[in-house]
Parts: sequence; C-alpha cells; structure tokens
Amino acid sequence: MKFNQQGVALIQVLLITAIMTVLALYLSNTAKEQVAIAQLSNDKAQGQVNIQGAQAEVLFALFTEKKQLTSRLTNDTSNSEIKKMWNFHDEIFTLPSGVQVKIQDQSGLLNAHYLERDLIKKLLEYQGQSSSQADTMIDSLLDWQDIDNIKRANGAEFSQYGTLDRIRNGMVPDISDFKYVKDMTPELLDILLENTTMFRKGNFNPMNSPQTLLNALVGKTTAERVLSERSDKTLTRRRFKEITGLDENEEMFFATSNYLSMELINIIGQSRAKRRLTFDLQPYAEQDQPPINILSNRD
Ligand SMILES: [Ca+2]
Repeated sequence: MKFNQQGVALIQVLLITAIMTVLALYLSNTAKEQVAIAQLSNDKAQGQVNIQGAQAEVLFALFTEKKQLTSRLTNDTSNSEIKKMWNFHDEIFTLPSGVQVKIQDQSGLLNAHYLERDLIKKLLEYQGQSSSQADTMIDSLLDWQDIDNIKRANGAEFSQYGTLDRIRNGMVPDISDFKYVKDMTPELLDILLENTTMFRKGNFNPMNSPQTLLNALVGKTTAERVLSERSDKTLTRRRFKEITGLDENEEMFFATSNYLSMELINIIGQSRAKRRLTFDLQPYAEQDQPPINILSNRD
C-alpha cells in the first residue's frame, strides 16, 4: 500500500514538473517576443527622430547654400557638410546619423501635366515604341487630361474606352492615374512614373534627369559621360553643354530649381523608417509668405 502511495506521489511530482516546464518555456518565449516588439518599436521611433533631424539639416542647407555639386576639385569655401555630400539627381548620400537621403530636382523630369511632345516622344521611342505608336500614346495622354471630349488624330476620348464609365478629362492627381490611359502597359507606366512629375514649374533641366531620360535625349554613350562626371561631381553647366552639345533656350535651363523631392530612409535593426516629400522652396520669401510649401508628404 505504502509503495503504491509513493508511486502516485512520484507521478504527481513528475506531472507538476512537466506542466511547470511547459509554462516556463511559454513565458520565456512570450517575454522574448515582447522584448523583440519593444525593440522594434524603439528602433522605429529612433528612425523617425533621425529622419526628422536629417530633414531639418538638409532643408537648412538648401535654404542657405547654393544648390551646386561640390567635388574635391571644386573651389568651394562652404562649411556645410551636407553641401559636400548632396546632389539633385536622386543619388543616395548618407548623413553621419545613418539617414540615407535622395534629392530629385523636379526640373530634371518631364512635365506630366503639360507634356512636351518632342521630349516625351524621344523617351517613348527609346523604350522601343515606333514613331506612330509614340504619337498615339502622346495623343491619348493629352486627350486623357484635356477637359473636352474631342478626340485628337491619334488620341482616345471617352467613346474609345468602352469599358470605362468616364475618363479623367482633367489634370491627373497622381502619375499612377496614367495606368487607365488607352494602350498603357505596365512597362510604359513605370517609365512615366520614373521620368515625369506633376510638380515642375518652368524650364526643363536635363543636367538632373534620370539615366533613362538622358539615354533617350542624348544617346547612351553621351549619357554615360554625363553620368560619370555627375557622379564625380565635376559636372558643371559648361561641361554639360560641351559633352551633350545641348544649349539653353526658352525651354531648357541648366540650373537646379526650387521644386525638389526628397526621400529619407533610416534603417535600424529590423525597422525601416521612411519619408518622402516634395516641396517648393522660397529662400527669399516675404513676411507673409511661407519659406517652404510642401506639395506632397508621405511617411
Ligand atoms: Ca479629353
């Protein structure tokens, strides 16, 4: 009898031990998960703080320094560390805080609202479109945005769409709206997303254009020379004219504009904080004018 009781007690002890082990393992795992979540949220918050700081630093430099490239060869007396790093053609530079920054001059992109036929045609033809295909696409893009329903020679108004119950007949609120335009392909849409903007005012400045657009405008070999000097930060207005043979005129002006988009990314551990904003700078704003006008802001 005594032996049996001892046996039951042993089983009970073993059972309790097993339950406690499972419980301890569960609690330990939960605690690990909680710590990981807390760490992620902490990193994310730190990333946001870093991004806010970087944004303020870059904006300060933009307000106070000339928007030029600076190389070791350039005779520049500025003390701005940011000016020594920056560029206006969307190439990443990294601040000491670890924040990665890209700035794109909007004047380096084609105007999505007021399409420049000759420039956009070169871009479309560079993608392999024939001259007539490019004309059709441009007319369709123009018809999509003009307010009337009168079809251009190669264009498409409401009656050519069939399945759509209406067409934009106004300026697109976002470039992605072009995906509904007749005969648009995902590839062409990507090209338009990359090379056009709704935020350009005034002249086109190919010195700050993306590689694809430069290839289309001046040919791959010439574009490569521009890209190389631009990356080395030795590209000046004069050098750009010499390399490309392009000259300034009523439509083209080789200076960085005050319409810029800026992307800031900060990766800490597993977290990734990101902000993208487009703005118009007014360094000489009068009293009642804001010095910066945010045109779009996405976290
Ligand atoms: Ca129309």
